[in-house]
Amino acid sequence: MKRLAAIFILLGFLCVGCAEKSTPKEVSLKLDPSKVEWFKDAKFGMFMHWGLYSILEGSYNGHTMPDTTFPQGNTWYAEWIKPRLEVPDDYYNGLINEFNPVKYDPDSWVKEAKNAGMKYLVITAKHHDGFALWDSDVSDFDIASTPYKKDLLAPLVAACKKYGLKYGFYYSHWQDWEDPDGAMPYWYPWRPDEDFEKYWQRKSLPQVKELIEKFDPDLLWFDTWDWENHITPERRDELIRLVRSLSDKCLINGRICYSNPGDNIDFLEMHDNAYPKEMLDKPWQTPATMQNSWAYHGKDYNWKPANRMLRYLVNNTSMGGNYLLNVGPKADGTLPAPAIRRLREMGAWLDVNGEAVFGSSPTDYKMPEGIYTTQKETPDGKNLYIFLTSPVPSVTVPAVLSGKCEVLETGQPIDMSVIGEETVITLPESIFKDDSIVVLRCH
Ligand code: JFZ
Repeated sequence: MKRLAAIFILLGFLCVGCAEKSTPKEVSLKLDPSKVEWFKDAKFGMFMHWGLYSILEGSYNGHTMPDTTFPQGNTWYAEWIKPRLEVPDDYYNGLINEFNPVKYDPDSWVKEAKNAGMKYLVITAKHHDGFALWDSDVSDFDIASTPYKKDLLAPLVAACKKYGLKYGFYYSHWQDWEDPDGAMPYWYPWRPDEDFEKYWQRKSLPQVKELIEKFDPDLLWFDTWDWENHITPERRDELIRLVRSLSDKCLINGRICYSNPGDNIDFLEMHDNAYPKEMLDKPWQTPATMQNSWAYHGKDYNWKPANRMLRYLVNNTSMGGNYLLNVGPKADGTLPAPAIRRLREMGAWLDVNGEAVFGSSPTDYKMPEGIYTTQKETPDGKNLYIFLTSPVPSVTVPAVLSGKCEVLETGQPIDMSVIGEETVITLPESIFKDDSIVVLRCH
């Protein structure tokens, strides 16, 4: 009898299961939290700004950004050249007849990212200028209308899969300077909401749908910031709902609605090149540039040293955040040599020190300026990693460390002594032979 009852109960459960399948429920705006784990472990990703603006390399008609002779010209951001250096619509949109990246080799891009230690790649599928890097069914302002013709995203996605990188797309869901109803910079007349709604329904939402259906991305990178914008909480949720209904893995960043991201986004996006000084209550990342500009700028010589960028990476890692480092490819499809050199330097450092970064988590130790910590469980126990960004004679850890301590790169043993509740680590001067960050592994 008991067994019979059990069978009935089981059948009952099964039926509930059937009913649920056949009547689709409201899509949840929340993603299964387990889908964010890869992002938390990844730490380091490649951002890429590439499009029609790459042809101009930050200069137009004898003017180079930043150029304060234009009221809005005071910025290095080369992808903003159209409204900032007042490039006429016809000229700018006509660049579509010139964009021909014949040297595009996505395999080599992804190999550089992989060798640099990066675990994911995010490219501008469409930036504010409205130009789509894929063959879009929604708009002809796309790669299919260029002399190159061929879709740029599919082979990049294939290369990411081949080398085991996650991939995502930047999609400018709000600003669109080509669409007659898209949002424009604040110094243009405000696009009335009913017009914006036309762009939203005709281009923005359908292109996001297209990107998910065609390429199945691991994340979508939307972009709003402090300017007054058209992304109301209703539109924000409409877009989140669309993404959730089409993908059960695609992460959404906080800039979908910067000032009011709500509870259903998957990670927070900092301001450009902004590094928080404290832990945050959600996964997060800093989008960062190698030059001042995002898009390749031929006269922006402000390349950051690899060592400084590693410090940003380590700073973020020690506080549970990611570092999304941008490379702006040239219009012909090649990566700038200074970018490649920096990626390789960072990769070489991560080859020997990556154990302390990837898959690690923050500690709650307060350390002096320039010293960072992470922790991680490895087969030989729980390790504490200490990053020393400049020479110091000793480090004090507010915990009792009873095991051993060594320089991660070389295995050189380092002395520790427990004093009360603290451990004092004495550092020989000889471990600071060059200006790279020295990592200690202690337990
Ligand atoms: C946005 C884009 O406009 C820019 O071109 C680039 O793609 C970057 C990653 O994201 O940049 C911002 C971010 C913040 C502000 C302006 C532009 N802001 O706070 O004024």
